[in-house]
Amino acid sequence: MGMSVAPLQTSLFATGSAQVNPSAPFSRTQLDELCWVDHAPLWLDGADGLLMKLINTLPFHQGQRRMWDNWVIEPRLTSTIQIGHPDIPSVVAEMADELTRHYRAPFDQLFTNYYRSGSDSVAWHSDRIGRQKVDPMVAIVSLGGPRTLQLRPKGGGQSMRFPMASGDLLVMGGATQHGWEHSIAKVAHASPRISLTFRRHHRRY
Ligand SMILES: O=C(O)CCC(=O)C(=O)O
Repeated sequence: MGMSVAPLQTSLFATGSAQVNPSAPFSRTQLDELCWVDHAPLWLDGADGLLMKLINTLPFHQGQRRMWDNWVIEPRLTSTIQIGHPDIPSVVAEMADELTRHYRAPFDQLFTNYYRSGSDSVAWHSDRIGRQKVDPMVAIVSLGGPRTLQLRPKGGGQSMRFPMASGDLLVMGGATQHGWEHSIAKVAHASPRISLTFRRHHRRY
């Protein structure tokens, strides 16, 4: 069912037009022999202004997610609106193009997640695309309040933490969706955050 969300006060965040900063440095963390995470801090300028625009214009809803054998109500809002839709600012297509250029692989599918406060979260999971496709890359652009992406090996072992600030890009690659799970934990206090997640569109046959 649809859910309305109060607009943010513009004074909470710096505004300014959003644009990709192609010279932002990337650093790669090898999770294991086959799996890696790239982090490019401040890859997007003007991320807070884009956050407000998207909160106020996108049709977010509260969905259900299949977690192993169960369907659960997600403690966050999501939107499946795609690149090219009139409500999606053109900078989102520029992000997809820049990711495609950098990784020499298409990033043409968008999923948008909205964490309204620290009570919103996503539980441990790996992306379903990982069960269908070999070594899919998943790129996450973080807008707004800082949150931490955690990753842990599926077979058990120590988790790793990747703090994401507004404008940061984080890319999971190699066999990460096969061998690792990720989550965003609830926290006591957090400002609103949107994650724009880009993948290669997977066609079902
Ligand atoms: O919001 C994030 O950074 C993580 C998103 C995520 O885990 C997902 O949508 O699968």
